[in-house]
Amino acid sequence: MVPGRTGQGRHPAPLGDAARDTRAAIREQALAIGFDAVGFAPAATSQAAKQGLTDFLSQGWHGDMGWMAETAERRADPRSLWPHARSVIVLAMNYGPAEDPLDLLRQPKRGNVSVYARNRDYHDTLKKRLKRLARGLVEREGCQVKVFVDTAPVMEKPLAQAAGLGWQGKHTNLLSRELGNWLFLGSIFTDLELAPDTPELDHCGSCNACLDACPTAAFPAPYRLDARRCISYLTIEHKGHIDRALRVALGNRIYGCDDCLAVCPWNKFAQRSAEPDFLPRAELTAPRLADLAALDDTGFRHVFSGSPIKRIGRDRFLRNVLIAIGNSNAAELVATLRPLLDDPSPLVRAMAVWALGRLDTIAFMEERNARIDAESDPAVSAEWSSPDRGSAG
Ligand code: B12
Repeated sequence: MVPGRTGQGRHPAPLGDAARDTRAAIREQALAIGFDAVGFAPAATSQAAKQGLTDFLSQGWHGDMGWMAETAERRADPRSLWPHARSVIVLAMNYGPAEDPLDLLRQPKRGNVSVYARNRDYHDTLKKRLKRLARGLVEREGCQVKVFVDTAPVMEKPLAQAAGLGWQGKHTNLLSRELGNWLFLGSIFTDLELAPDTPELDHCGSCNACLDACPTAAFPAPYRLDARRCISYLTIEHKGHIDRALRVALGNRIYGCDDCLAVCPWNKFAQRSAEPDFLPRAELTAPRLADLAALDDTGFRHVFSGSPIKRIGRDRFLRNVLIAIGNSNAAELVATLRPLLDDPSPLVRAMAVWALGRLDTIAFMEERNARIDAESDPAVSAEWSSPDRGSAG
């Protein structure tokens, strides 16, 4: 927690004494529980945010996150999700890193895990605290509540902006003048009428640093993200093979991506998080690619127990690790690839083949001759048939 931080809108609307007491009590308890910012918004989504969601989905930018299209109606309107909702209490937790996360991009034999996933799953941390806060509110006010962090169809960023916590930058994430870009969001819907805070204004100005920093050119325009090109989507949400044209740009990013957040000038106000759940664990921050490539399912579950990485499963994770190995330019990693050429998962086999082709042409030809006729998966066969040579990125 950041002492003294209120996170409230700068000009809260005038209130009666009872309502002021309720808001003040919520804020006080939220900060005591360990949230770093809190604000209040009406249970409604702005027309602009609704339109933004409609545009995003109609362009197909959600890729294979089919759940976004399926839940669009509820996502676009808090009252469609829960008709009793009158107000939304929006909470944020700071996960600011101690060092520039982009430094790890210069260690090609190690994987770069994005800052948000270097320790415990933030959903668990936030949810526990939201529930504590909600319990206190119900006890004091006798109201109804629903608690959300990410997993329900809620547009958390527009609600956070409406609650004065920050603004959606050109990279589409919420940032604040007090804490920069490293904020997790959660919300409590309630049937209480709570006076809203003043929405935060956009402070991006003419800066385009985040747009320019994106390794895969995932921003078709400021404030718009084509998730299908975003490394976070490709390494976490996308279940299939990663398009060959995008693999080199992944570099050693094996889980998520921080580039657009990390280059933002507003990070000069960011603060290092002291929250134990978010302090980086060495083995989850820059693990050796060779160690990761050796993980079987049991080993994967053991190493990533309690971490958000566990959610994508061993095969998808190894797909990412193998792309990083293919980008490493490190000939000594060839030995780690050989056993994976026969892995039961085609996702893994295909990327082992791709990585081998990038690191060692002679070994590739030898292994290819021994395997290509027996390969039954079309995607793996295609990797054997047309190797992607050239120097690793
Ligand atoms: C789907 C999703 C993703 C997808 C899509 C991201 C996206 N930008 O939509 C993927 C997998 C790519 C992703 C990646 C990440 N995510 Co994510 N993700 C979500 C999720 C579940 C839904 C977001 C959503 O509704 N997207 C739909 C689009 C349409 O909404 P939008 O981004 O708000 O888009 C708006 C703008 O486009 C705007 N707009 C359109 N045109 C214009 C024009 C102008 C002029 C303006 C001003 C605005 C504007 O309108 C839209 C609606 O508001 C939320 C949790 C939640 N329930 O909200 C977490 C969430 C957004 N993710 C989060 C995080 C931390 C990340 C990563 C940083 C993780 C990482 N390090 O890899 C990256 C960041 C990538 C990025 N630049 O966005 C946090 C962000 C916290 C914050 N401070 O904002 C959230 C809120 C989870 C949480 N509870 O903390 N994520």
